[in-house]
Amino acid sequence: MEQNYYQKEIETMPVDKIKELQSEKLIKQVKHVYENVAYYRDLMDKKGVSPDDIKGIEDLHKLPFLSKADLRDAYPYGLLATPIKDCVRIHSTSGTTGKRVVAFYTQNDIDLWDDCCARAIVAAGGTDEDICQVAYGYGLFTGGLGLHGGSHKVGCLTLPMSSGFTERQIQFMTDLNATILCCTPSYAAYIAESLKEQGYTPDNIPLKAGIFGAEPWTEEMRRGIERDLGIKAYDIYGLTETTGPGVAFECSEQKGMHINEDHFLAEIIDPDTGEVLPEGEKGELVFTALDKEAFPLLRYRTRDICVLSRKKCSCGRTLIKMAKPMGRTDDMLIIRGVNVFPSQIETVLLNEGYQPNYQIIVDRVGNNDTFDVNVEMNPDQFTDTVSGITSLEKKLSNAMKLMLGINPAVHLVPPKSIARSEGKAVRVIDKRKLH
Ligand code: DLL
Repeated sequence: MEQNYYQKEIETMPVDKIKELQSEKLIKQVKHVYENVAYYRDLMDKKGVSPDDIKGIEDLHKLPFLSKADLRDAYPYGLLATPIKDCVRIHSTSGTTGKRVVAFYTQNDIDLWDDCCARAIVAAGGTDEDICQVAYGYGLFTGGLGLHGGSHKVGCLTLPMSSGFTERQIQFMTDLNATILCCTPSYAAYIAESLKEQGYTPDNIPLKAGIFGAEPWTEEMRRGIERDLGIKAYDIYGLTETTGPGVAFECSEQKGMHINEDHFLAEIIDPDTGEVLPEGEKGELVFTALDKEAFPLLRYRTRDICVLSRKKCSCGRTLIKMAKPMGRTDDMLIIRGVNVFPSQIETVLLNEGYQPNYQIIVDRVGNNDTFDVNVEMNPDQFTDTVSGITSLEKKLSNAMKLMLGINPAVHLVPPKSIARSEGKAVRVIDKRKLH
C-alpha cells in the first residue's frame, strides 16, 4: 500500500537521529522550565538536579516527575512558563471532582499540536480532497479543536459538527459525502446504529475512514465499527496535559500508535517505584513535552498503562509505538465516555445516609457500557416493601446522576452482603475486556 506522510522527514527519520533531536530539545526545554516555572524549579532543587546535569535524553531519569496532584496544586497558573500575553488559548480536562486541570497554549503550541493531528489524518489516508467531519466535542475538551486544526492543515473540507445532534450529523454526512469521521469510538458506534436504522448500508455510507480515540476501546469494537460503517477505523491517543489528541496515532498497520516523539519523549516506568523500565515492558506511560512553550510538562505521569515498541512498522514510520492503553493506575473509570471516580459514588452514598459499602460493576454489552452500583441497604431499610426499595434505588441513582452526569442502575442489596476486604477494598469490577 502506498504510504502518505504529512511530515515525511520526521516521521521516517532514523532512530539515532530522532534521539539526537530529542536530546537537543530536552536540554533547551529543561532550561526554559527551570527559568520560568518556579514550581518545577523547586522540585528540581529539592532533588539536587540543575539544568546543567541534563546533557541529553540519557539524563532524563534525573528529573523529577509531575503528577496530576502537582497540576491541581499549581492550579491555575503555577505551571505556566510564558507570560499570559503570549498565550492564545486554554483547554481543560473533562475532570469531575475538585479542581480541573487547565492547560495553556501559545500560537506555536497550537501549530505543533495541529501538525500532530494532521499526521494522524494523513496516516489514516486523508488528503486535501477529503471531507472531514469532526464530531468530537468542541470547547474546553481538546478533541474537537485538535482534529479541527489538523483537518485544516491537511486541507480537508472541515465539518465542525461537535458531538451530539445525531440526526444532523447523519444529514451532513450523507448530503455532503463526508469521507472521514472523527469522534469517540462509542459515538461512532452510535452513529453507525442510527445510520442502520435509517436504512443505510456500508455501501452507501460515504465514509472511508474514522479517527477514534479519547477512551479505551477493544479490537472487537473496532471491527464492529469498520463493518457497520464500511471504513477503516484508526486509533488516536492524547491527553489535555500534553496538548490533546495526536500525541500518538495509528497507521495502516493498525497495530499500536506511533508517538510523535519529535515533540513528546515517552518513558515507561514502574508505577510503584518510579523506576524506568526497558522497552517492551508494561508500565505507566510518562511524557516529556519537548517543544511546548506555555505548558511544558516534564516527566508527566499519565497513569495510562501500556507498552512501547520500536519494532519495524510496515508503514515506514520510525516513530516509536505505544500499545493501546491497558488501563490506568488510578481508579478513574471512563464509562460511556464520562470520567467516573469511585470516590464520587462514595460521596453520594455518604450524603444520602448510606454506609460506604458498595461495588461498581462496569461491563460492555454490544458496544455500550453498562454501569451498575450495588449498595448495601441500612438495616432499617431491610424490611421495606419492594416498591419502597425501588424508589430508594431510584433516588440514589438520580443523586449519582447529579454528581456524575450519567445514571447507574443502583441495586440495594442486604446488609453485609458485599465482601469485606482485608487489604484494599475492591470497589470496582470492570468486566470490559480491554487487554
Ligand atoms: O481524551 C484527548 C483526546 C481527544 C484523545 C480525542 C483522542 C481523541 P483527556 O480528556 O485529557 O484528553 O483524557 C486523556 O483519555 O490519559 C487516556 O486514559 C484516555 N485516552 C485518550 N485516548 C485514548 C485511546 C483526551 N486512544 C485520557 N485509547 C488518557 C484509550 C485513551 N484511552
